[in-house]
Amino acid sequence: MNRDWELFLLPYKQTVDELKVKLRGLREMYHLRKEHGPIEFVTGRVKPIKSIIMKSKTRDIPIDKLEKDMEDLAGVRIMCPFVEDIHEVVSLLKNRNDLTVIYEKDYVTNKKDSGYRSYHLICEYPVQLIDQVKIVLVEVQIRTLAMNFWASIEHSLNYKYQGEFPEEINARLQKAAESAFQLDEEMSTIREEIKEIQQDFRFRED
Ligand code: 0O2
Repeated sequence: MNRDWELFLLPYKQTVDELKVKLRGLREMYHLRKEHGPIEFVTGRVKPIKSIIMKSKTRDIPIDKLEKDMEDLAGVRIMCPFVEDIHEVVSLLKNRNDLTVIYEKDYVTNKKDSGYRSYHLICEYPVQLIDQVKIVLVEVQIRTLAMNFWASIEHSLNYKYQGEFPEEINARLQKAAESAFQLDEEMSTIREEIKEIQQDFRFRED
């Protein structure tokens, strides 16, 4: 990696690494308290340079404005078992004092035309560097396992078709998005029972 890019992206890498540790810690706390945890797993990434350059061209963002105008250079993704958990995680994050939510995009209630569902929080996060604290933007995406399954497949196909899906694939993706939505609805209705089973398993694991 070019050293200038490496230096520029370092605070973002630090942000992603720190948030992954903190959020995974939360998951562990629920587990130890034998409570239903709203976090199933957490992933994160720094946007690859190729994608940064591509997005800066398509969105007309000058390279010297990336820090302010490209909100997802640092990205963290939180997967939840149930739709209700998404709202719990959103409120957990809004109440933390180590990050500030700037604004949110609710693609759970208002799905995108593609069929994409997820809850996005754009946050400011202070990273301690050698001699200063830098406030960086980080995009936190919160979604159910079903939403994540759909988004991962669609993302891979998007890579192949560059957003120009053949009609048939587009129709199938829309149908799959609807099925994922129904799966989440169905799971929500049996949420209490699933939570009890999860608790049972946890007790037996001890
Ligand atoms: P990657 O590869 O995930 O880094 P906007 O100007 O608000 O319309 P913006 O700024 O891209 O658009 O924000 P938006 O729409 O909230 O999307 C940001 C990220 O959400 C995307 O990052 C994806 O990760 C995810 N996302 C949004 N729409 C879709 C979708 O239709 N399908 C899938 N699979 N993911 C989506 P990037 O930069 O696209 O890519």
